[in-house]
This record gives sequence, C-alpha cells and structure tokens, in this order.
Amino acid sequence: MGKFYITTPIYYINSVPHIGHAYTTVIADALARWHRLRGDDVFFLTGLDENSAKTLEAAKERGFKDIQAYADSMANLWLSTWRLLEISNDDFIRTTQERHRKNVIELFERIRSKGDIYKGTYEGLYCEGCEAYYTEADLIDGKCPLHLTRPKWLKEENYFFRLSKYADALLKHIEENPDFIQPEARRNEVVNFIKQGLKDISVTRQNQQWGIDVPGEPGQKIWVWFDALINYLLPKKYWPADVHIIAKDIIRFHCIIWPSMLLSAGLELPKRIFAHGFLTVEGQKISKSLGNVIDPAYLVEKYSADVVRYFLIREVSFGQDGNFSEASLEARLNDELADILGNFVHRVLTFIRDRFNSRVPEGKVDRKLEEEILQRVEKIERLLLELKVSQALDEIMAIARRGNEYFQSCKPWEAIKKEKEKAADCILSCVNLVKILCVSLTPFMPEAAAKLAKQLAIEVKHWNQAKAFDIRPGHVIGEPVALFAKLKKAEGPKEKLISIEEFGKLDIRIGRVLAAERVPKSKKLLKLEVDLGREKRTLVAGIAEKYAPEDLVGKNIVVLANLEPAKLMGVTSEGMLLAAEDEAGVSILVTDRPVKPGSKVR
Ligand code: ME8
Repeated sequence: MGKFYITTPIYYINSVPHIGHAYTTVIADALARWHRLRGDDVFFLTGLDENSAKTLEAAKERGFKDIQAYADSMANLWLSTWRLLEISNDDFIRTTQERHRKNVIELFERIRSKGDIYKGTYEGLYCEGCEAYYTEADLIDGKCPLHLTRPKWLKEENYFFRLSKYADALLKHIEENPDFIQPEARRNEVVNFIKQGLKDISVTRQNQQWGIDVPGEPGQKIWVWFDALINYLLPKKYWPADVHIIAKDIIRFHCIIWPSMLLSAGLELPKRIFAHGFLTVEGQKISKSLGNVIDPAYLVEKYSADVVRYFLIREVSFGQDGNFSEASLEARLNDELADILGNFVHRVLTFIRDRFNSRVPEGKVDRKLEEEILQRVEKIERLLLELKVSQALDEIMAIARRGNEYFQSCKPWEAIKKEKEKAADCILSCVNLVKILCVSLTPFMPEAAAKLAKQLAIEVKHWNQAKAFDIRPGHVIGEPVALFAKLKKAEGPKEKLISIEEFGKLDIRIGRVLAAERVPKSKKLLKLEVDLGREKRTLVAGIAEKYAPEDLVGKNIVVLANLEPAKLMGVTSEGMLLAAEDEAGVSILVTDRPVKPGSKVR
C-alpha cells in the first residue's frame, strides 16, 4: 500500500476551537483512519499558527505578559479538544517551535537564493484580520469580505516574493492536474483569479514584535502566512502531501501562494487541495460577537465524540456550505444512529444470543444480498478515495437500512418456530452485514465501532474485512449492548414554557437583612433575620462559605416568601434567599437601590 500524508490548516490561537475547526479536523481524521485501516503509511498533521499578530493581541487582552505562556495554554486547550474528539493526528505542529522556525528560515533562504525574494517598498490596503494586503477590487463596499472591517493604508519597506513569475506555471499545473484543486467550483475561482494577473507579494513585516525574524534583520518578521504554510513541510519524508484539507476562506493562500513558493524552491507540489464549505450555526455566521461559538468539548460531553463526528461528516455534502444545529444533530442521533444502525445491530445480536445461544447458526448466505452489499462497499471505497466522505458515510448507513429491511422481510422471529433453517440463513447473512458495518464505521466512529467489534467478538485490523462475508457458523459472539441511547424527544415549546399565572404563584419579595449569624456547627449555613415589610422572618441560607454575617446586614436581598418552611440544622427557615451560582461559588441577588422592604418582585 502507499503513503498517505494529510493535513488540516494550522489554526490561529487568538480564539478557542469551534465546530468549524472541528469539522475540518474530524474529516481529515476519518480519512487518515481509513487509510491506516487500508494499510497505508499515513501521516496526519494538524497544529497551530501561533506567530500571528492576533496572538499578541489576544494574549495582552487576557492579561498575559508572557506571550509564549499564553500560546502554551491555548495549545493545551486545542490539544485536549482534539483528544476528546478522538483525533488521531501523528504530530502536532506549533509554529513557535524551533523545528518549524528552522524550516521557515531554510525555505526563505532557498527562495531568496533563487532570486525570488527582493527588497522593496509596499504601500497598500492591509486587513489586520487576514494579515494580508488587498486591492480595491477585492473589497466589498470598501471592507474586507471576510472580516467586514475597513483595511488600513500601510506603507512599509519589505521583502517581496516574485509571485507574478509563477502565474503561467501554476495555470499549466492546474490544467494538467484536474484533481489538484477541488471541488471544481474552487478550481475555477482560482483559475480566474490567476488569469487576472498575479502581483508580487510582500513576505515580511516591519515593526512587529511577534513572529520569526528575517535572518540578520531583527526589524523584519516573516509574514505569518509565508511562515504558516511551511508547516506542511515538517514530515520531510512524507512530502508531497497527498491532500491539504482546508475551507474556502483560505484557498488563495493554499492554491496560489503556497504552490508558487514550492515551485520557486524546486519542491514538489501537494497532490490535492480540497476546500470545503463554511458551516453556520443555527443559520448564522460563527462569530465571537454573535456569541454563537459552540465548544466542541461541550457537544462531546453531551452527545459523545462519535455522535458529533457522525453528525459533522454526515450533515453536509463535503464541499458545500452547511448549517449546524443541535436539533438536527439530535434528529440524526435518534432517527439514524439509534433507530437504523443501533436497532439493526441490536436485533441481530440479541437474536443470536437469545435463540442460538450466542453461536452464529449453521446456514446458507444469501448470495444476492452478499453481492449487493459488496458492491456497496466498493462504492464506499471509491468515494473515500475521491474524498467524498459524507457520501461514503451515507452509503454505509444505506447498508444498515438495507439490513433492517432484510431482517424485517425474512421475519426470523416467526421463521424460527416452523422453519428454523430459514431463520438461521437470515441471521447468518445479517451478522455479516453487522460486521461490515463495524469495519466500515471504524474510521468514522472509532468508539462505537470498537464497542461493536467487542460484541461481535472480532478484531478489526484491515479494511478488507469489510469486503467479505467471513463470519462463519459456529462463531461465538459477545454480549450485545445498545450502541446509541435515543434521546427523549425534546418537549414542545408550549410544555417547556410556563404561563404568567404560574409565575404569579411565586411570592418573591425584597427583604432587608436586620441581623445575621452563623448556624452553629455548620460550615455553610447562615441564619438571617429579615424585614419583609409587614413582618419579620428567619431565613437559613447556604452562603456562609462566601459571605461573613457582617457583610449582609443592611443589604436588600431577594426572598421567595411563600415557600413551605423547612428545618435546616435545627433552625426553621421561613422562605428562601435567592442567589446565583457559578464555578466561583454563590452570589446573592441584591437590588441596585434600597427598595422598600416587602416590595414585590415580578
Ligand atoms: O486561517 N466552517 O486559521 P483559522 C467550516 N491560521 N470550517 C471552518 C469554519 C466554518 N465556519 N471556521 C473555520 C487560518 N473553519 C490560518 C491557517 S494554514 C497554513 C493557516 C476551519 O483558525 C476551516 O478549515 O482562521 C478554515 O479553513 C480554518 O478553520 C481557518 O482557521
């Protein structure tokens, strides 16, 4: 088998990972795992782009004096997110590492020695978000199309890279290698852009404090994109990359600048660059300011890594734009993973356990079904070679769907009563389908597939195991367990909401604390005497770890006044003080002016 070197972009560390990053990384991971399963010599590289001016800004914003310490903490966060998502990268590159700096300098010097780097003055519109110069024609209403901000006018003495020199060679390469840039729409976009003419680009920056120094000229830093792209050269023995997976936002850097740098340096070009679409969240662009950045770790904790991986790969046809919503994730979990896949597998395995004493029965395989399924597996293989991951997963699910239909049509639970052989034939074919599902799902949902392999009492070692009905009569299976728990259907909004009348049942009032003391022998409880307007009440509140009694006297607090009295450590509490709680502990609710005691809260 061959070598397979796959990469993701290296992500900026000014922000935390979100599902857009998870999308690219999960897809690259599934492909890497699939190639490993085929026996290929795989190298899967992901990492972080740390030398950006954005890193410096973000570190300062968060009060870090030591920028590297900030970068280290972000690297931990990104790495732990990838571990949670079962990402199986072979290395994790950080551009602040010395091994990367060395590679950058080496390539810079190599390109310089070819006469393709020269000194000049640059003046132009600069987008700080992209860290790139733009021409008027690139802008929409004078703004960067990606960041929707107005670029600044910048004039600097820089080093330039002779990008213009490579336009023809690049066009020729794209023409001769139709797979080089995918999908086709992106390829056309790149071709049109090159045909408009390429200008030389400045590849160093003046007056920056963070980044890689141009050798011998500490006043100049190497431009972050020139630096970042070189990360891909890290595993030298695996170069050229078989595929760079990126999204459409960074195609010009990857499909124009990067190949030109490589042409200049006399290195091979990557074999393929696949630019997928952009995900929105609930229909909106993912952005910090919109507050819709979903932490993949949260989703993993709630639904498991496999479910998140499945959803990300399955939801959007790879290459197209798509949308993320928790409701559609839950629908796919219930309707596909639990009802189709989980159901089929569980029915077959429990049938073997209950009716055949966990032993695969003697019988005849349905040759027609076998042929149909093996053709599907071939199709899956073809799709994966073409990077059509969502379609491949769809095809795998079609096998599960077919399995359910088959099981349903031969009704082994009835056949077993009169025609035991017919039931045995059906089950022998079905258990082979379960095995094929197990093998083919391994790259996509590694945990669920491992669980299933255990139930089948098989070891998944090679993709070829998906290409045969080789579970034979007599094979003893393990204990069946449900693979995916179905979520209870979320209650309709009417049932979840309460009416204003229901809210009105709560008698919430302002109380003024007259006296406070610790409840003896309790670390948590304080006893408060509270003026509620017409009456005085005793309240017991679990806030002693955060508040000293003297902090509270005179404060206007919020009290649920019509709560049944309750005895706490021997003291009767006649109502409840309201407080909020987060990781830092409790925080009592108070009014922002001395409202009259007894006032109602609505
Ligand atoms: O561009 N939908 O880093 P970055 C889908 N450091 N994918 C998304 C996405 C979304 N809404 N948002 C981000 C950089 N991505 C540079 C790369 S490489 C030499 C340097 C994914 O942190 C997608 O893969 O902005 C996109 O290309 C990448 O994150 C951009 O990551």
